[in-house]
Amino acid sequence: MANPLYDELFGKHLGQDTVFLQLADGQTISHDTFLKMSAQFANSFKDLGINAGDRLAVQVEKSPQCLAIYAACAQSGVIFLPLNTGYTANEIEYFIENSGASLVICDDNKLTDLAPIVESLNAAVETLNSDGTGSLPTKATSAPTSFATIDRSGDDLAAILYTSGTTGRSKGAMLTQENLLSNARTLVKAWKFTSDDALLHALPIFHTHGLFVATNISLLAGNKMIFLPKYNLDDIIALLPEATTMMGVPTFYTRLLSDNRFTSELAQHMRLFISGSAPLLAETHIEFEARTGHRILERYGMTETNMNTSNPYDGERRAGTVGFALDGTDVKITNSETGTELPKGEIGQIEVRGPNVFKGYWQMPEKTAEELREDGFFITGDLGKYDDDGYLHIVGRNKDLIISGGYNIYPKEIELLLDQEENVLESAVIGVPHPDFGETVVGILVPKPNTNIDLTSVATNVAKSLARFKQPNKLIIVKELPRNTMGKVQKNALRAEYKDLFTDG
Ligand code: MCA
Ligand code: AMP
Repeated sequence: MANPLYDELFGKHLGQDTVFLQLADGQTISHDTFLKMSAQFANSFKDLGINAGDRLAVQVEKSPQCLAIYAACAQSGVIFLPLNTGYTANEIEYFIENSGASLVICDDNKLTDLAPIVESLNAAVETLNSDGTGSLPTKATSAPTSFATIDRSGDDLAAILYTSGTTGRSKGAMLTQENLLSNARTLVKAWKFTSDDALLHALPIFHTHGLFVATNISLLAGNKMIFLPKYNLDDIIALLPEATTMMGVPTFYTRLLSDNRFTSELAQHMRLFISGSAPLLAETHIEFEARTGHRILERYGMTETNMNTSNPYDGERRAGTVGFALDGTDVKITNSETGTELPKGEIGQIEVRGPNVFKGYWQMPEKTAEELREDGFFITGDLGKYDDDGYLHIVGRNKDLIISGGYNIYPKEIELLLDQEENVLESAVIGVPHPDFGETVVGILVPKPNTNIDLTSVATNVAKSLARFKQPNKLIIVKELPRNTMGKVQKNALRAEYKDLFTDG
């Protein structure tokens, strides 16, 4: 019997004293030390009555211990459910309830807010702080450093990642062991990772990009990660000389370009810069090449699918495109109404099929059926076209989504809150261009007849329920919203009107 995810990514490193994590202060953690720590966590889960198939929700700062919890889940067959550290208790409640998580791990400073919610949902709570202290590590210290790996098959769930919906609440994307492994195998090959690499890792580890793409590749290839708590320009510039590769959202690269210390000499030795999660502007791609001589390799993925396409490692990395379908993955462009495949050059919805595509949304068979076809193609909600040379261009979205600094924000969630505010008749939330985050959130409000809206109070109230990154960067009052003849709000018109709010035009 076996456990493919644990065996292939983690277990094979048992007993190896090679460096897995290099921390910001220079301290290193070997593969073996990391695996002993994760085995201790796995033993603690067992003591807490958390077993294979149970869901374990984690909302903690990035740390080696947090990553070891992911490894412990793989080894014990527990389903890992990471949550953005920015979410408020209000937002977390839904995830715990919907997933039926048995254990929630949070920072000590969130315990007062979360404990009553967790208890009311009959789950247990433990803490883990960014410095590695907390009730869980305290329990784990006295646990054995080995754990008998639980048998799992490739079809068993490894993780559930919540991704927001355009209409209703967030949906839990069910990712199997094989979804994660197949993608890691493909990417190691496509991007030529080897144990000689050192990946500069400044992404959060509660999303696909930092958790699966970066970490799973590194575990499979056996390379070290320079593991930073967050993206800090000074740290990146100081540590680039020790790295061979870097992965980031476009903001990582625009911030680097805004700093004169980022020179061609600093980047010269690097093997590869990879960008994803949001569109990399062609001008950033071009400016980056002019400054460093490197062409950023842009790729395209989703929470539900891991990575789908990539520009080539060898061959032309074309600015403004996301390259070709990855090995084993089919990517087609279809007519949104009929679902029929469109010829090269025509714009349509992007559909994806392959071993990387998720199993469906947790306990939402109807939502799953709407987006995942019986023949295995997943309707991404992105709009794209193939050019004459077969490069995929993402030209827009069929879904009402804002991507700010790589974080996805669904306007509907914010509109529902704004509509409840005093004197608000209705609202529309849009994304407008932002020099640092790519896009940022703007809320447009219509007052009820003969009333005034107090914008300060609206902002304060919204802040209580919404993570900081989702809160509107600007609130604007208008007399009415533009509508088409069918009565539908014309967000395109609003986006055009407010496009220069945060840029020079
Ligand atoms: C922080 N803030 C943000 C964001 N991040 N606001 C909007 N959008 C954001 N992304 C808030 C902070 O709370 C703060 O608020 C203020 O903005 C400025 O913070 P700052 O220190 O400048 O921000 P930061 O901490 O440097 O963070 C920016 C960041 C970070 C480095 C771009 O957001 C980040 O690491 N993003 C990566 C997200 C990611 O990994 N996405 C992958 C999703 P205040 O001033 O009020 O305190 S996976 C995915 O999309 C798919 C699968 C894929 O293809 O990869
Ligand atoms: P998420 O739901 O966080 O997995 O985000 C997935 C979405 O991010 C995709 O559906 C795209 O809209 C967007 N995305 C990811 N990579 C890229 C990219 N390279 N260019 C444009 N959009 C991207």
